[in-house]
Amino acid sequence: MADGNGAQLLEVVLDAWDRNQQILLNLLRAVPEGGLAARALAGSPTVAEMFTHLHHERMVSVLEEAPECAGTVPQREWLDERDAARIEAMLVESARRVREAVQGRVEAGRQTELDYDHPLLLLQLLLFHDAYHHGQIKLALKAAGLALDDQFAGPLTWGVWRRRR
Ligand code: NI
Repeated sequence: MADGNGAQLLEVVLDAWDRNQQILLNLLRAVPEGGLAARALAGSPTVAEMFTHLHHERMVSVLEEAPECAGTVPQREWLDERDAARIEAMLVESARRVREAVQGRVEAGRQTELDYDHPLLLLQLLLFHDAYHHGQIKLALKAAGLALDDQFAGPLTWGVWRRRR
């Protein structure tokens, strides 16, 4: 168990971000055949659109808050990308940029550019945002008759949070 110095606490928070990312990729990889097209309700975004929205939000946030770590923000926010490998590549890039942005700002003792009282809050907001849509994605799959079994999904989500290194 780590003590409470700042560098160690930053590591814990960045580890939480990495776990959150692992959980999101686990969900993406668990989407059954045809599941990227699922919607919770008529007019709701597809599962694919929700995943690309998460990527877009992360990329815009880095551009606005720590532009030194920014990449190319996608032109479309809710892209209906049906190639899971391409979605995964997007999410890997944006997770890395968020991580670098927050770590860089904290270590430099620099504030974010637009919002937030502390750079860690940017990471916390994005973690919350990912989790918010995680639930929506599972609901959309359920509505389409493609529900993930709890026995299967539990270890891919809650198990990742609880695991001790
Ligand atoms: Ni959203």
